[in-house]
Amino acid sequence: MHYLFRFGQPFETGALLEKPEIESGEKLKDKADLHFDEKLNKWILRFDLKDTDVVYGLGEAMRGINKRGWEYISDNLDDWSITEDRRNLYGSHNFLILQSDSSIGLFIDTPEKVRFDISYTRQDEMIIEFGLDTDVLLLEGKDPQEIAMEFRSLIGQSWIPPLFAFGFGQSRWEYATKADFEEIARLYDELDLPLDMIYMDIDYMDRYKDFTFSKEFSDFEKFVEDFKKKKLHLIPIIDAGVKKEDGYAVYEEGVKNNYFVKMPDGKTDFVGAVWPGYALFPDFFNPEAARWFGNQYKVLTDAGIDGFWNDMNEPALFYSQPGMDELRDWLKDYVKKGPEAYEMFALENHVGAIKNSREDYRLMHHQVDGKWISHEKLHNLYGMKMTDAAAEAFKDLRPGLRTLMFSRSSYIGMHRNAGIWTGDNSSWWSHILLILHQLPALSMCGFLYSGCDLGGFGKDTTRDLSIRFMQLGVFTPLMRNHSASGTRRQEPYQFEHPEDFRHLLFCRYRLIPWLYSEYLKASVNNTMLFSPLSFIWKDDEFAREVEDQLMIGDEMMITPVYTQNAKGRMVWLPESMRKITMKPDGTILQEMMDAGHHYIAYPENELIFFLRKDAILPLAAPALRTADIDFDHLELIGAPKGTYTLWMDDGQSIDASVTKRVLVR
Ligand code: MIG
Repeated sequence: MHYLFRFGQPFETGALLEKPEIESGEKLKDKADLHFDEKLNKWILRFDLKDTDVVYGLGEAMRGINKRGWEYISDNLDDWSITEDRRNLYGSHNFLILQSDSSIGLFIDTPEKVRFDISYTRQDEMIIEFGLDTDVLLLEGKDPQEIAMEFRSLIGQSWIPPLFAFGFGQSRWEYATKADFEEIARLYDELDLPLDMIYMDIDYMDRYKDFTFSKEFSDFEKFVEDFKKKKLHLIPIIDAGVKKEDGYAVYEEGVKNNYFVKMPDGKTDFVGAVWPGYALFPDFFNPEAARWFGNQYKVLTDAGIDGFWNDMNEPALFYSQPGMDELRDWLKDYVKKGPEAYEMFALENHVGAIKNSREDYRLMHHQVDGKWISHEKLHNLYGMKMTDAAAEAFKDLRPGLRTLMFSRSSYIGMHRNAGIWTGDNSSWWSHILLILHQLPALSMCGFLYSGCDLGGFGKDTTRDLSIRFMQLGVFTPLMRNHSASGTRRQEPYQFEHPEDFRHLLFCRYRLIPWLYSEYLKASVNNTMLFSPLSFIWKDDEFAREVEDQLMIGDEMMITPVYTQNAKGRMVWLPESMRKITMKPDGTILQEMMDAGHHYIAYPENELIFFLRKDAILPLAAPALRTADIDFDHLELIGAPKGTYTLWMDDGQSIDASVTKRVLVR
């Protein structure tokens, strides 16, 4: 059951496929205290929480699977220091489930800021604060799993990527020359490391101009072709900002047609600085501008590109032209004051505030149905709008074919067109747990194709950290090693014993038929790809406390190691389960274990996971490319007897029909 409550005149975000009929507020008041706070000019929804209640959700957010104990703010932000105290990340996914005696779901549908105080101010309270123009969807169901499924059915089917997107990808923000890319392909091949994708970060462009190539890549089409022959896909990045430069066609066309975000006067283009220097921002809310920007991807699809990642689309602003002018004046005054009047914090704050500034977001204006609306009112939708524009264009640019695409910024609804990666994590042990916490919350919001930068993006990695990241990454649909320029290099061959990485990659490729099948099922049936254990063992009180184990589909449980120097970890089995160990020599150990707590040794050169006792798991023979995986000859492991229904399609066309093959053991 679900009910929609409307406050003011909400902007149509497109998250819900259809708007249900609007209910009177009474039903909502049954569940919570609702009042208007004059001072804040916001609505406040307040819930009493019992000690045993759990709150799940919020998609890409900080902290645990149980969101209690922190405050979260939906306000898409590019900030690459993802520390525990962060309140907002790159995406806004305003859906949560409160599990109490009965369970409810809540979706706060607005592009504006929303604040979720979940046992932050008071342990026994949840407070949700939202603006004047907001839709609130309330869901009721018998348990969190049912509510999540109902929500998913209301927001529409999750996007299905091409099959190759389930292969492994190597990336690094530093690869710039042809030789860089060729070397990766060569070393992966020499070491027999499976690979499907190599990512091209901003340095392939001519001075960070979208849809252009640096001199290196003047014969880009031929370059792409050479990789295709090796069955490798090159996946370029696209940034939201368009360089302001006379003679640059994208810039000139956009200016001529008023396709860029404007200042409040609706006439002057808003100018902000990002990688290319001063840049203009496409107004994706103007359908014509969105169509135009989407069609720019043609330069790349014509050259044979079949995958993209969209970056900097919160949008990230290093600073704006007006902001820099103001800072310059402020600094002149500051310097005049002389050293005795210098105030360190004032300086730091003033300079720091120039980045991703609210004032700039207020200045930016979009054209919506002929009216000018401040970006501030629409902020959390910008990244989704960019990505949706590209998805729309692909229908013409790559008719009938699926295109790999994932975005950094997102809002619910974008899951119908693309995936996300979780942005600039760091080479920290805590960030293995972070993605583990984010995955089930993302499943709840339909973002099935996702993953984090394996090995960590910022800071220096270590071999063991990279391996532990990979042991989890084997199970995430997006499996990509990516790192920031200047950090320690982290391709598998940078470390001793690269064969340990090879083994994990082989495990991944052996699991792809199963992972793809589970993905299709989750997308078509609106089910969770990743779940907290409590979604399955619903009445088990301990299951609600488990923050370091996950279910994939209904039958597999993963238990990654996430602490340094650990040779294993404690694992909780909610029932008797089968432990599967994939050994480096290719053998597979299967061992039934009793319910309860166990210490499990987890060496770096093995892959370990658990299956429910009746589960059957299909495994392909190891392969170096997804295209070489033999889906017709699968080995079945797990229960001595039983079946697995393998879902499969052609892996590339949009309207591919799904075949369901019952594999019998
Ligand atoms: O300001 O393109 O999250 O993956 O390597 C940094 C360079 C811009 C941020 C992305 C990251 C990417 C980087 N980008």
